[in-house]
Amino acid sequence: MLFRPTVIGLVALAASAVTVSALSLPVQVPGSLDGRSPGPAVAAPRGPPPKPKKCKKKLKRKAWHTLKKKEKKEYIDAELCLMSKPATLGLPATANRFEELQSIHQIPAFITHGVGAFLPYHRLHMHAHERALREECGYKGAQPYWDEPRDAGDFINSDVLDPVTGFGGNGTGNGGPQPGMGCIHDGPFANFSNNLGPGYFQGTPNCIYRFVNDTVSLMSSQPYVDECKAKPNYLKFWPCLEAAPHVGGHGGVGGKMLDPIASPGDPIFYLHHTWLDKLFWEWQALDLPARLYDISGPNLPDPFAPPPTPDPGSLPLIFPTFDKFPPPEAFVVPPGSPQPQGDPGNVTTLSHVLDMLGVIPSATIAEVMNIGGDLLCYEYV
Ligand SMILES: [Cu+2]
Repeated sequence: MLFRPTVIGLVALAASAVTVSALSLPVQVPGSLDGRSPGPAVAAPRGPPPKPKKCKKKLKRKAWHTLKKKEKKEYIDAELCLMSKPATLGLPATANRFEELQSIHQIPAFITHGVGAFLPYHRLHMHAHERALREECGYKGAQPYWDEPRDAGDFINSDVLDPVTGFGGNGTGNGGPQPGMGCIHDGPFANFSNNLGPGYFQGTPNCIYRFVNDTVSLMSSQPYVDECKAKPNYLKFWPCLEAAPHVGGHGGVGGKMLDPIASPGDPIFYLHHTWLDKLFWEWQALDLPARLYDISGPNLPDPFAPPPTPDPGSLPLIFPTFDKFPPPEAFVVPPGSPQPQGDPGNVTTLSHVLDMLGVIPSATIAEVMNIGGDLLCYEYV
């Protein structure tokens, strides 16, 4: 029942907050946290996108299946390096750098899903991961993505789930948080013991478990992508993406990936969300003058919203079955969870703060809207 309430909330909110989007242009680029962006008095550009100041050499983010064997190994070795580096930030229950990156997803999960900040937040999270691989583990490449439409309906035979050159295959047997949840037993991450999850739980070591579902993975197929990319504004685009292709990847791989709170405990998470970021950027690029700084949506998910009206369009939403899912207690939002910061009201704005808990410097949404700007500097090839 985890993704469902999120989607319920999204669709209802999308219907009720259209005026917000209409008000979003012309926008003001708010001040950044560290002085990189123009101050609040500078209007965001209409017309051609701003000329990047510092972004000269863009990292080229490529699809996993296009990488050479050697490149795949370099990426996986760098991920293993993050898993072996001790944690230093004092984030609860984290033992290594990989878990610190997981922690910045687990701790604020309640205010980063089913809300307007969903896509900018995950964009910065992917950047944090890419930066850690490069700056701390000697990785020379860019963060790769999973070209999911290519494998939709057949994740089980994908290059990503390859036991030799990929991330290992499906889970088998038991070992996950519930009976029948299979740990992965092949590939480079078979022996990884994760101190975070399920859900908000911390400090109960668990394996990477998977439960591939190639019915749900169909929601990552091209028709769903096309449906979302046809949406006219962020307020319609983001819920479409979160409800369909987003669920396709999480529910298609299943297990730890299906856990909306602790899912970065499966390294496939980063390939999945980088693909979603690619779709976000492609949608922005279809009309940059209008979309480069288009942001809206609620700051908190609405748990009391009515049942979902199918969106995207006429395509059916396929939800994973949750019969093999961690106990519901794991998903109770802990008291003292972070609250949204930076906006003047309950609507997500460019001043919204994306808190990276010290793993990398936090940033505002304004700073991550342009992937070829001052803070972010990459492209999808
Ligand atoms: Cu997430």
